[in-house]
Amino acid sequence: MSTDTLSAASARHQKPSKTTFTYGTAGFRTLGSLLDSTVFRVGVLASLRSAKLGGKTIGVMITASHNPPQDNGVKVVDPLGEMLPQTWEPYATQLANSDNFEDDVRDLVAGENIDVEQAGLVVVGMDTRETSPQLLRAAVDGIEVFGRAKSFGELTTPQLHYLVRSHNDPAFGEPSEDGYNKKTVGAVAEILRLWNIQDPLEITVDAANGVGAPKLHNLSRDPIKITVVNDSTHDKSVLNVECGADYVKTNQKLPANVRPRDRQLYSSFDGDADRVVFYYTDGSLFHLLDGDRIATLLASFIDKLLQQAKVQAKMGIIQTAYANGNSTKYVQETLQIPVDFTPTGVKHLHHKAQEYDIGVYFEANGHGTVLFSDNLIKSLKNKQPSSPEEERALKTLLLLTELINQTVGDSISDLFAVLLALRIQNKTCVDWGRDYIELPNKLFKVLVKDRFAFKTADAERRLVEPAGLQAKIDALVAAYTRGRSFVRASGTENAVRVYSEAASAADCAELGARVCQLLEPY
Ligand code: G16
Repeated sequence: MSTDTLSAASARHQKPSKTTFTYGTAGFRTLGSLLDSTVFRVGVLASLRSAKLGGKTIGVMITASHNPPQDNGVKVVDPLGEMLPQTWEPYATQLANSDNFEDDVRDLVAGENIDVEQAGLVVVGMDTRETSPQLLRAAVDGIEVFGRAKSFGELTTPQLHYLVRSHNDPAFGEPSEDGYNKKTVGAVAEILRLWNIQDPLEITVDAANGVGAPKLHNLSRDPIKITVVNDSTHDKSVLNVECGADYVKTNQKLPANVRPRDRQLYSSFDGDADRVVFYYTDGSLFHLLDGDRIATLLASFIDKLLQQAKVQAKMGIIQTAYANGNSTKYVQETLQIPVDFTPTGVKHLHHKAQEYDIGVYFEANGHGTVLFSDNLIKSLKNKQPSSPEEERALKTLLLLTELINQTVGDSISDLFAVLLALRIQNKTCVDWGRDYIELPNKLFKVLVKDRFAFKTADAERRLVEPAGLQAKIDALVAAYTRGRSFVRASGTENAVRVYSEAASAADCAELGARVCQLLEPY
């Protein structure tokens, strides 16, 4: 190990005192101005991860996604485009907080039996935040202690995941942003051709003033016609402000600058384009089509294609506690597809989804994707169709495995998959909204002294600490028809989240407000 380089480099990235960093739901997130040392250390960790895996390419993404403009964050991506394994998260947290960084790196190298000479390439991307370029340089500094860095500049988070995977697996696609665009647009064009659809896919997207905006502009070419609003990436103060998927989902209202025509579909991305939600208006009514809806739309579309292709496959839908009670009911009773629950965080949903031939996972906030197992893809490729309809369904399924980002939730590819599912089934946004009627639901953000005091069990549906609080929530919930509420600490913001739902909007709001009141002493 080149300890001289490590100590010289780490001296350039001093850790702020009195700040504790935690690798949470989606890596480290806090004020961007506090993150220089953490990002540098994550760079070191990423190159050690590469060395541990014999030189495989690893990814580092600088983003705080849906968080406000002054925040930033960093996360590590594993070779197949998956999140850093949970066994390594404590290393990240320990290194970020270490006062004896070099010793702790040496211990990690010894403990994991890492040959640092094996460190290979780490690809790096960033979102459009003001602090991102400087943090990207810190990441590169850290990576180059042991390994090699290749910066791709501004990327969406899913594009970075794609790049990591394609560097390790050339069959996945060309390892460039252009390769990502070609794969995506190529699959869309081919599916439209198969179904003899002449009109382009058209929609207006609110890009949250984030990195999704320029990337959508790059993709908007025949047969895709996207109008992008909220695309001011140069004004760093407007990212996610009164726009974007998180704003629309949390407030259940239109973002700024979208002036809708009634009964027409619109969509919003978040700041790093890994979440997408849809909506339409009907007179004064706003109808949100969130991640639960995307899951049911895509699962039922894929199910129809499987039937047409005469292919048997085990499909499951993965949800979190935030899934609307009526969406779960619809999946189980009408679609008759099994549902599993995991804690929040795509890393949890992704792993569960891998247990199926087709695992459809979406958080209600619009973060998710569809995973197709290698075995299923093989059997789709080997199947000899006995009719043109069967052949078209088989080809469409295979093209969906190309279009839908298999590494992580991706606003861009999810957007196109949804538009295709609607177009091919001749389904309007109003039809989609009528698949089931949501229970009224509300999200609250509560500031507490110590969010880490809130510990949950049962896929975050129940609090085990602070002691006694869950019994009080249960007592409140019992008073409302179809009432449900839970409390959990955010893993990306310094707050506790409260969710409520009930048979009526008034009950839902009242239940949520009363649960929030229970948190006042904390
Ligand atoms: C991240 C995670 C999501 C999670 C969201 C909110 O999304 O990737 O899985 O739902 O944070 O998490 P929490 O409630 O723990 O703050 P994003 O889009 O911000 O990367």
